Amino acid sequence: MEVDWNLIHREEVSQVRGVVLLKSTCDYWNKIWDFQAKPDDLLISSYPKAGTTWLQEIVDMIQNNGDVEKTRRAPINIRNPFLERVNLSYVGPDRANEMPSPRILKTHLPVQLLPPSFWEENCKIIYVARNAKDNMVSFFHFQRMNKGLPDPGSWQEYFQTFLEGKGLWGSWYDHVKGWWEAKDIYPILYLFYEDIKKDPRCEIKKVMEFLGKNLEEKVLDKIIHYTSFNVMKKNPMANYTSEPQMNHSVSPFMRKGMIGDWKNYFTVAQNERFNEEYREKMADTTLSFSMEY
Ligand code: PPS
Repeated sequence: MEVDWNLIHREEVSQVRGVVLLKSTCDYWNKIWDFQAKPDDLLISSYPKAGTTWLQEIVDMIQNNGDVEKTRRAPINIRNPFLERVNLSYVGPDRANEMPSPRILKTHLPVQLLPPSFWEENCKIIYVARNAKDNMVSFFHFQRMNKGLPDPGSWQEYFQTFLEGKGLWGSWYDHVKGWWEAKDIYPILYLFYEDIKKDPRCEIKKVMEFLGKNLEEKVLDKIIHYTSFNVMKKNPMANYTSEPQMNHSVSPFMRKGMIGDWKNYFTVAQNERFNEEYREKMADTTLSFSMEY
C-alpha cells in the first residue's frame, strides 16, 4: 500500500515530572500510571534505540522454545504492547489489558515513571542499555524516519538536545543510571547491547536462566541465528516494515546494528565535549560502557 506521508503528522512533546514524552503519552498519563501489572508479566525496558526489539525477539524465541513459526505469529509491536505509546489506533495500556497472560510488555520509561504496580507485583524486568554515542546516532536516524515523532533537526542540533537531556524519554544518563540502581532492589536483569553483540550465546543464556528456561544447545544455536541482525533485518515480523509511520527509505529501522558507528557522525570537537560531560555525569556510578568493538 502506498503511504501518503502528508497524512502522517509529527507529534508534539510535553513533559511528565520534567521528562520529555510524546504529548499523547502525557495526555494519557493517569491511565498509564494506573496500569495494573500482573505477577507473571515480563517487562522489557530500555532507553529508545538501545536494542529493545532485539531483546523482544530473543525473549519470544526463548518462550516459544526456539519455534520460529510461533515467534512470527504477528508483528513485534502487536506481540509485545508498548506501555506508554498512544496514538489514534493504539493505546498501550488497553492493548496490554486485552492480552492473555503471560504477557511480555515493552517500555522506554525512566525508572521513576514506571507504573508502581510493576514494583508491587515484583515483576521480572529485563533492561538493555547501549553506549550513549551509538544510542544517540541510532535515535537521530529513527526520528528522521519515524514520521510520527518530532523532527530531530540537524545532527548538530540533535547532539545538543541529547546532551541537555531534552530529547524524548529524557536524559540518557538518568535512564541508564536509574535502572542500574533499581537492579539491586528488584528482579531486574541488566544487559548491554555491546555484550550481546560480542557474545550472543553467553547473553542469551543469561536471559534463559532469568526466565527459568533450560533449552538444549541446538535450540540456543537456532535462537542465535534467528535473532542475528541480518536475519531480523529481513524478518517482516521484526523489522517494523508494516508500521505505516516509518519511512524506511529515509533510514531503515534495522539500520546498521553495530558498535562504533558514532565515529561516522561525531566531529572531533563533539567527541571532546561529549567525553568531558560523560566523565562528570558518570562519576557517581559503577556503571560502565564499551564504545568500541
Ligand atoms: S526502539 O524503536 O526503541 O524499540 O528501537 P530498538 O529496538 O531499541 O533499537 C533499534 C536499534 O537496535 C538495532 N538492532 C540490532 N542490532 C544488532 N542485532 C540485532 N539483531 C538487532 N536488532 C535491532 C537496530 O539496528 C537499531 O540500531 P542502529 O544502530 O540504528 O542500527
